[in-house]
Amino acid sequence: MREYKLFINGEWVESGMSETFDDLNPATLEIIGKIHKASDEDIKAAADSAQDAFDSWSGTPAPRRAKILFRAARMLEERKEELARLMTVEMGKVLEESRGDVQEAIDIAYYAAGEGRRLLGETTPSELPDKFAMTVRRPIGVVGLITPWNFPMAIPAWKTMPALISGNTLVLKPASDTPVMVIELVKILAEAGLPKGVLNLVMGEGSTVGSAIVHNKKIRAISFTGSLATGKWILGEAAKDMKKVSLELGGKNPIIVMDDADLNLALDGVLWGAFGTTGQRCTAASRVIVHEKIMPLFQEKLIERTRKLRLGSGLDENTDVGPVINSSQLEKIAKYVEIGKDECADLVLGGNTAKPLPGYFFEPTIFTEVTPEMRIAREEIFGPVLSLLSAGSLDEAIQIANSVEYGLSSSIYTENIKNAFKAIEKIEAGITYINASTIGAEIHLPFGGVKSTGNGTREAGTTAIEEFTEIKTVYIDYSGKLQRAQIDIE
Ligand code: UN1
Repeated sequence: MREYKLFINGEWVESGMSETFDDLNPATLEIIGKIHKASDEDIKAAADSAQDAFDSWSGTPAPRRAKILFRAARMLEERKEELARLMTVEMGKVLEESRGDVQEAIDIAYYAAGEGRRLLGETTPSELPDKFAMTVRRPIGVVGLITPWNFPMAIPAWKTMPALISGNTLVLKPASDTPVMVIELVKILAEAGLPKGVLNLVMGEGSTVGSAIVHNKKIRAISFTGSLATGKWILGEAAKDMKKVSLELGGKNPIIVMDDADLNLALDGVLWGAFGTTGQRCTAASRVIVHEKIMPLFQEKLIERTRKLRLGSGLDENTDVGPVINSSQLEKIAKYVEIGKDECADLVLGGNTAKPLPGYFFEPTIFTEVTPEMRIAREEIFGPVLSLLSAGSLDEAIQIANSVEYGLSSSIYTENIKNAFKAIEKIEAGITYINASTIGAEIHLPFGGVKSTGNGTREAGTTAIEEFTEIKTVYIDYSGKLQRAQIDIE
């Protein structure tokens, strides 16, 4: 059985407490590896080595740091197919989507490397003569990254690449369901020439390893993608040490389908948004708010098309929907189906676990007659369960869209430009798509959400650099005399 070790101070090392956990293929339940579990001492060693590496790495000119990232991007590109296959084996998503996930990592690696020749500050006139004013960006220091299993390579790369180009050193903890993809990413960065200590990798549970990262005094910032409950806990704990925190949490993303929509286009988008990645995206469409005039036709066509989706191994090119990640997610999804039935929503398709293979499968599921108060319309399920709600007007549809505590992605299908602009203006979300589904964000634009989806930060795009840098404001007075701002102004 293959064993995967921790990466601390440039070395692959065994767990300090000699413990491992199993990494399972969610489709077949085969064990794909034994993963070393970090002890408290291991995490301390990881943070210490990141601290030791900080001076040298932050002192390396950013264009030189970029060379390593460019090299890593090329290596990811060369190994794209092999990595995608490994991802499908470890996480379950269908191969085409795994390729997309690796591509997203490649894209952010090139993009972040390019930032090495920007990392822009501002210059602006001073209010006094013979005085120069500007800002420069500084790295934060040692940063802790805690990543989820649903984008096993893309999200770790979204965090790692911008954090590195900004000059930080890192302690990275991948989700316990998908550590191997992150191990591969770290191997590539190490092979690309990252100096020892700059990137340290520790595996294990959130409650132990994640918590030790959050509480380590040398770690000055935390970037986390995962559940709202964990995000709230991190924010509270990190506040005690005044750490900078970026959170990317849940979603209950709506698609509004207006009576003037291109119906087939809307159906394509709903199917892709709701059942792509087996519904396991923060950006998944879990609510469709349909104009009442077209509801009967839309519902009929949606059920007809969803019924045709094939469950199976993500490696099989004929599969549309792969497994869910683990047994507790499977139970959670089944529990929400029961909740929906108890709330008197109408279960019109699916609702059961399935066994095309020994792993964790759940049928694509549709509820109709859902009302905004129901839990299935408000809470994140993170599985292939879609709720259909009806609205009599655009205003009502937007009101329903906004009636949840989350605000990540959103979408409207309409051929009417007024409706489209109203949606852009009024939907409470970090992302709004017009005539496209809720999923598919591109890496050079900001990614994140409002309300309980986050704490106001955005990943990717130029905002990724903001996440991982501090601004220093610099004044250079070359007048040779005391000049007092706000006072010596005439
Ligand atoms: C996530 O589900 O956490 O926009 C990220 C998308 C992907 C990223 C999803 N590019 O769906």
